[in-house]
Amino acid sequence: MRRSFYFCFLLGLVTSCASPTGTPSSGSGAAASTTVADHSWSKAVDADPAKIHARLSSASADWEASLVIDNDKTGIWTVKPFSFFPQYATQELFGLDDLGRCWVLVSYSGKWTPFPILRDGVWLGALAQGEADPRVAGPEVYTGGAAGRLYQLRAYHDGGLDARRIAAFPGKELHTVVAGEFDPRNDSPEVLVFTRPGAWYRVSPTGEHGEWVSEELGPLQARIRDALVLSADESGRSPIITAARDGAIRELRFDAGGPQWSLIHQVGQGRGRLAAGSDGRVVYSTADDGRVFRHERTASGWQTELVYSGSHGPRGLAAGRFHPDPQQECLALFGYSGRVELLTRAPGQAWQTEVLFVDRDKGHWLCAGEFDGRNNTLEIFASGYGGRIVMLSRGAD
Ligand SMILES: [Ca+2]
Ligand SMILES: [Ca+2]
Repeated sequence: MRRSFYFCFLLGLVTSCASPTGTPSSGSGAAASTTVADHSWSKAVDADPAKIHARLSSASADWEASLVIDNDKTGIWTVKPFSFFPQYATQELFGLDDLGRCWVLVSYSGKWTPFPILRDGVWLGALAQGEADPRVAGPEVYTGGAAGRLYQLRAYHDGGLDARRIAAFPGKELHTVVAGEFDPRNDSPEVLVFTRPGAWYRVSPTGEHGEWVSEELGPLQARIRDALVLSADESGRSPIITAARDGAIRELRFDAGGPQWSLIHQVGQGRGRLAAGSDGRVVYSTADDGRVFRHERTASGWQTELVYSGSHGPRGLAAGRFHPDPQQECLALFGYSGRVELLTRAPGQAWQTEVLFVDRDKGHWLCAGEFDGRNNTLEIFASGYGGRIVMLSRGAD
């Protein structure tokens, strides 16, 4: 009760402080009168996820689907869970849309309260949380997109949240960012920004009067479409895994001589999405031709195996515990097929696949997190061209 009260207060603050951001156009009454056949994506007229637990049809007897946000026809390109509000132990969900809005979605008793905290005008796509600003308690969130602007997003302990532009890259699109302690040549942690046309930058909170300093680290031959930060090694710095349009999965580390890139795996198709196992030794990747690969760090280097050959255009990949049996290795996959598929493997067995959900349009991102608190399996979140975020949760075990 106290929590919902606080968010009502917070919502008032946000809507009164922010520029006149549009909320999803709920006023398109004409669309509501269109009769839609009983497809899996249809929803009840009153199924507003801000008011009720808005269930959707699932494709699996073991999984429930429900709506997190319906953004009308505006695509939601990236969805990730972060711990944002310092007051709460639970995570919040972040969604970036085609109008440059960043939605922070707060789960409360099966409902989702949306907070728009940015309107950049054109799509946002890059999204990461990390510790790049020692002046801010706890990790910060960073985002950017087609306008070439990098923002720091913060929530405040005593209420409110905001977005601050900290760097600009005119003529470049921001596709991927990571934040953390990577480069020993730098006196501070940093945000690394990967752009299109291919280049990358180190952005540091070391300018005068609280400003940030951007430094180009060089051109990149191919756009980085996704990046994962693994746990810090004995040096205290974190290796980064990248997926690039040139078909390569690479590991990026810095030493006193600068960035050191090493190839993990190369195919003749673009690489799009990455996911990591919980121990940081296993990384999964997609290729645009539909293949999913598993890369395991061993004493003799990275070993790669093919996990799955699915539909062309995978655009979402998540790893985590999606099965009640902790021995099962689990992956979830989404993409241009519109299907969310679960891949599971028992020790020594072959991978099994199951369709969990069919969205109303092509998928673009997938993530996982613990949100329902009901069981010991993670929830899966899907977003994309369908203009909404859908939560998939395994029924109570
Ligand atoms: Ca900080
Ligand atoms: Ca759960």
